[in-house]
Formats: sequence, structure tokens, C-alpha cells
Amino acid sequence: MSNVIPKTEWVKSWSEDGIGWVQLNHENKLNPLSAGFILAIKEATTKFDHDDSVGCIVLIGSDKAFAAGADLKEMVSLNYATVSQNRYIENGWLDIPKIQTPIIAGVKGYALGGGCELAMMCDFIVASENAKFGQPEINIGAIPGAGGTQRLTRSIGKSKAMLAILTGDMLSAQEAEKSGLVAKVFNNANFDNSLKEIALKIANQSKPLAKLAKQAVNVAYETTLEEGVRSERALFYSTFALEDHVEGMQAFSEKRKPTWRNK
Ligand code: CO8
Repeated sequence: MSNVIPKTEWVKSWSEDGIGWVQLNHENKLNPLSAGFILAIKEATTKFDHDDSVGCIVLIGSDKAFAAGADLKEMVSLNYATVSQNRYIENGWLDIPKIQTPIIAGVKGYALGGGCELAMMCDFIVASENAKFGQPEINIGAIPGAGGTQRLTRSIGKSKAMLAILTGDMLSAQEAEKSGLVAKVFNNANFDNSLKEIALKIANQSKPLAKLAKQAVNVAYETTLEEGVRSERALFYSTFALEDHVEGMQAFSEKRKPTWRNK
């Protein structure tokens, strides 16, 4: 597993109207996540994070699955020494939450195990009505390892997270929306357009302002309320240093739409 080569052939990426699309496109439509696959996903998303023309990244899978978890055909050959020495769930995985550009997970079908964890690393999840979420690792002799016990608990609370993780049962899209794991569910026919509409709205915001807003929300995940409010205030003050702050204020008083300069 050392010297892992990114499996770039399993990732399709393109940009359009300020949106950077990254599609998990494994020959197995369940998108099993191997070490090389996650590195390729990291490369594609990081590239868009450094692209000034992209204001929103969207991670999508196939109609059948966002991703059905770690590649069990790869995992079966691993042992304690190889996973710990080769940093199995560090290379690539730890880079996705560091992306500064807003990033949405668009989930159709299964988001299980590492697939659910990858979706939860994005800023929010939009799901189609056929989506299914879960951390079924307990059924295959493991437990979640890429943040599932932590992010799912923070997202849906201890009781529901315990139920999902200890039974391995899946949550429907509707349950996931009701419990706060998913921001919006759209029916299958409207999903692609609705996801694009949300991404477009974000991509058309001032890019530095969107990044500051994302940073401020993420602080809520990491720290106490007092510390979070202090951090938010400092970030809020920093918006006054932006040309886009002046433009936003002027546009409001002149009753027109702002023209963002992204400065
Ligand atoms: N890895 C590798 N191959 C898989 C996986 C997987 N996770 N899931 C399915 N496949 C393969 C099947 O073996 C099958 O292959 P083949 O045709 O060669 O027999 C093919 O994909 C189709 O699968 P099914 O016939 O099972 O398809 P169904 O539509 O009947 O069922 C399910 C779909 C429900 C998704 C079912 O395949 C399933 O339960 N898969 C396993 C899901 C799972 O347990 N995921 C958790 C994996 S553990 C994990 O994610 C740990 C995370 C740690 C961090 C990540 C580190 C990389």
C-alpha cells in the first residue's frame, strides 16, 4: 500500500459555470473506495480548490451509489501492521475536510461506510429520494474508521448514531433529512437540476465571503460556543477588509445586484 498510485481513471472532473464537478466513476458502479481511488478524488477536489474560477465543488457518484464504502476486496488483504504503518485512512482522506471552497456531496443510491464518511466530510449533503446512508462496518468485522463515529454523532446525535452504528442498519433519504444528516432531498427526476441550482447559487457568491462563512461554521464543530462566537466575530470584522464587502453594501443602497470582484 505504500507508494499508492492515484486511480485517476476512476474520477471524472469538469468545470462549468463556476462549479467544479468531481464524479466517482469506478467500473463497479458501487464505487468501492480503495487507497488509490481516494487519492485521485483528493487530487481532483484539491485542483478545483486552487482554481480561481471555481466557487463550488460538487462530489457525485453513480445512479447506484455515491460510494458503498471501503474497497473490501483491497481491505481483506490488509493487517494491523499494513494499515497502521501505511496510514491507510490518512493519505487523501485527511485532505478533503481541508478544502476551503464550499463542497457539496450529491448522493444518489448508497452512501455506506467510507462512502457515508466521505459525504459527511463535505459541507453538506443533498440526496435523491433513493439514497441510503449507513455505517455497516460492524457487520463485516470492523467499525467506522474515517470519522463515522464522530461526524455522524455530531450530525444526528448520540442516540440515532448509536442505533445506526451498532445495528449497521441503513437510513433512508427521508430519515437522513429528518435527522439533519442531509440538507435537502429531491425526487429522482429533479435531483440533477436541483443540485446544480444550489451549487450555482453558491458559485455565484463572492468567493472570499463564501470561504469565510464556511470557515466560521466549521469552527462550531471544533470548539466551545464562547470560542466559536469569538472566532466568528474576528472573521466578521475581516469581511470589512474586502472590496466585496464595500460592493455588497453599495449595491444594497443602490437597489441593484452586487457585482463581486472576489477581492
Ligand atoms: N467493496 C468492494 N466490492 C464491493 C463492495 C465494497 N464495499 N460492495 C459491493 N461490492 C461488490 C460485490 O462484491 C459485487 O461484486 P461481484 O459482482 O464481483 O460479486 C458487486 O460489488 C455488486 O455488489 P452486490 O451484488 O452486493 O450489489 P447489491 O446491489 O446486491 O448490494 C450493497 C449493494 C447493499 C451496497 C452491498 O454490496 C453491500 O452491502 N456492500 C458492502 C457495504 C459495506 O459493508 N460497506 C462498508 C465497507 S467498510 C468501510 O467502509 C470502512 C470505512 C473505513 C474508511 C475507509 C478506508 C478506505
